[in-house]
Amino acid sequence: MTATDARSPEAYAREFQATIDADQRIEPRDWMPEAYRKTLIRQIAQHAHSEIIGMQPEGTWITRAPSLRRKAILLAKVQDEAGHGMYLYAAAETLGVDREELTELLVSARQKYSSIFNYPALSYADVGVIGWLVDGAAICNQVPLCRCSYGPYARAMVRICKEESFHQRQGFELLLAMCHGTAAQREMVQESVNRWWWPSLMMFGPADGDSPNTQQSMEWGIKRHTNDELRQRFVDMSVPQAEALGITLPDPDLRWNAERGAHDFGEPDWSEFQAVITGAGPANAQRLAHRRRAHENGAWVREAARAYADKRAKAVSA
Ligand code: FAQ
Repeated sequence: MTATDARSPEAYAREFQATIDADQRIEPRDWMPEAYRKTLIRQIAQHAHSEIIGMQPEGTWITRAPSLRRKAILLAKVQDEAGHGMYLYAAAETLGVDREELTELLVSARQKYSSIFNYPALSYADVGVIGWLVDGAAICNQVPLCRCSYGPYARAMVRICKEESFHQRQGFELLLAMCHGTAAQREMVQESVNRWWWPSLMMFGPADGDSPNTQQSMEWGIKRHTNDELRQRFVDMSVPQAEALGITLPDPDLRWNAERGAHDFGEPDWSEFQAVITGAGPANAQRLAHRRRAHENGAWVREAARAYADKRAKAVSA
């Protein structure tokens, strides 16, 4: 909307709503309600922070990978997560915030990142389980985001989802190798699954009745499914995969419900979820301290990039 624009604010709001109703994309140049913009910044920034912080649990295993092949796979995966963070920060920047501002909000703990990355990766089986379950949950949650109403976010998600599929496959392949290995390796996988199963279910967010943002985000076409719908999809997808691996999922209430055509399953410990998202998870302090340190260590790179950009700008204007 410009000063010379003849259209009224109501006309812009109608145009926005018509675009949403027609299931078309809102682009950065389009008018959008302030609350829509804020919701997108919140979600995309949290998502970007998750990809960046998410490099840490698996990253600790790069130097201890059991073979050159495993190391090359893990390096590629962790680098992909950094790339996802970059696409997402770039998508957020189209909404009028800058990456420096968002990084500041992350390192000062004023913006969230996914609960799942506040758990430690304790064994090499965790690398496989993170790929299988965490990337698996990420795919379930993110494939619908490829149809998000905001163009730059939706387009970023297309590439991210392709890479997440590779991540999930590499995790499953590693677990399959371990499950066909020694009894000790199988035990290592089971122990890891026991630790990661519930936190993976929590990745989808609070139960629908306790999710303040879902309804509005669905009306705007940002979210396409509720948290519980996606959690159910993830459980249904994971059960046969666990059977193929020959491991059990640590939920005594998990069983097929023929009437619903879906699995019944137990309730995650929501008090643990609340503790983790408010900073009291097992690795919150460690994750943020590491990110802060990396940011400070990168100051000289940002300074050099700024000096180079200034020099080029001067050369162009001369
Ligand atoms: N962790 O009303 P809702 C990955 C917060 S990327 C922390 O339901 P919403 C790739 C929520 O922000 C994983 N906080 O919220 C990878 C809100 O707080 P706020 C990240 C959570 O936004 C793999 C409050 O609770 N993926 O894994 C969580 O409608 C392997 C109320 O919740 C994305 O970010 C949580 N789990 O729905 C990388 C996907 N859940 O902001 C490395 C995009 C909820 O009001 C290795 N995001 N909260 O203070 C989304 O789809 C949504 O934002 C949800 C939450 C579904 C996460």
